Amino acid sequence: MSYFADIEPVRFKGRDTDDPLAYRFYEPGRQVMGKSMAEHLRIAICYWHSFVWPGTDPFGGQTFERPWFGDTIDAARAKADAAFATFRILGTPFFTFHDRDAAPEGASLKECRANLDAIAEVFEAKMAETGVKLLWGTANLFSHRRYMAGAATNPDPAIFAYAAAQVKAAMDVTHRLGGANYVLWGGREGYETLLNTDMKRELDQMGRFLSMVVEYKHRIGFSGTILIEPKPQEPTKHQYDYDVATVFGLLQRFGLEREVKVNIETGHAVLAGHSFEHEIATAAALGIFGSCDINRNDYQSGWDTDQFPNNHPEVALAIYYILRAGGFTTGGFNFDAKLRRQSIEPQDLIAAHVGGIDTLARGLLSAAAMVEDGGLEGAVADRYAGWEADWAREALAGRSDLASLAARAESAPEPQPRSGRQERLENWVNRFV
Ligand code: XLS
Ligand code: NI
Ligand code: NI
Repeated sequence: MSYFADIEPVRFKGRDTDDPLAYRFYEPGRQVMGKSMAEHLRIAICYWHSFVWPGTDPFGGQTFERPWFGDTIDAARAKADAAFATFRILGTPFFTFHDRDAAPEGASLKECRANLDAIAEVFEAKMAETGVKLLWGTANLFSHRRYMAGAATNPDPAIFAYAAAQVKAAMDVTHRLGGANYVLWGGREGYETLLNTDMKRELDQMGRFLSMVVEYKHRIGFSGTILIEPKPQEPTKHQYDYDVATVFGLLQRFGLEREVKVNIETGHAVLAGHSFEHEIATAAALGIFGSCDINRNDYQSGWDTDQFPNNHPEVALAIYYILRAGGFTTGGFNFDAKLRRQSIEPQDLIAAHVGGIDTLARGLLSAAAMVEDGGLEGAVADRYAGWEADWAREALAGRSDLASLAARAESAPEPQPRSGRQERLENWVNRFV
């Protein structure tokens, strides 16, 4: 593809290289805690930011001039060429897409379906040729004006049915391409104002829709994981899948907590007032950790700015909690990250990914060193060691009550407070980053 004509495949050249298009930390085959870096990180390039987004912002139009832009099937084929050329240059193993990123929207649902199937055929051939795999597929249920009041949570049942048709087609294509997961991000599943909203009804609609997705997954024999991507707001004022804990509550209410996991995005965690590692630890504690959309937000703007991650100590801590949770199974790190709109050269797209991938690789090395040292794990185990006592285990197992515990406490010596040692643990973390 001529667009990237003068860009060579990115190679690992070591920490001290000054080549801006070389990896300094990412060595896909390097063994870390018994697995290769590539297997740990399971990196995916996303279609929408990298090959579809034109560089618009709320005050300005298109800044990118990509030769594959356009609304035709031919343009979609050229876009697929550009995408797979990028995957080859970066040497990354996975990609992700929305139905409408991959193929143009047709004049009818039938035409949409035919367009998507035509591009699925292109993907199938390119995947076979390159070995690149699909981390996940998804349906865009938020851009078109028909979805302005939501998809599953729309007041109009005809839109609910339309969304069902779109998700069915996207799941079929994800299944056909051997996707490892299927994602639902409910960008408009929320409200702009409570004044016109029947929240109970909308939550029930959302639960029913999700149950149908799970039913359909089993009906077609899709073995990937269904993932919900929590986000508190933007584009709507409030979204029902606010954060991981809220999603768990929704799943439990509809009996889906063993069927659906979460795709946690760094920027969304920050918008919800959490840290990325908080969301990962919450999902791990609740048994619903699935995958990650990796990016970073501008800490001042209050928007989901989707910048490429570049803060290795922050990423290291997140990966530490992923490793402690057992690592990814079907999930991976999807670069849901976009260039700044002034970054209009082909090299910018490659360099942005190189920096992000190196940040992940460096974070993985630090996180693995933390796990192998065991200092944090030991400190946490020590902090809870009292719970190993027989009487304490019994209490947790439900074999004591308030009265028996009161009797024990009254005859025991006064409990002695112990230091939380926070600063020492923070200093310990800094030894590894
Ligand atoms: C938007 C979301 C979106 C999902 C996929 O904020 O992150 O990009 O990842 O629909
Ligand atoms: Ni995302
Ligand atoms: Ni996002």
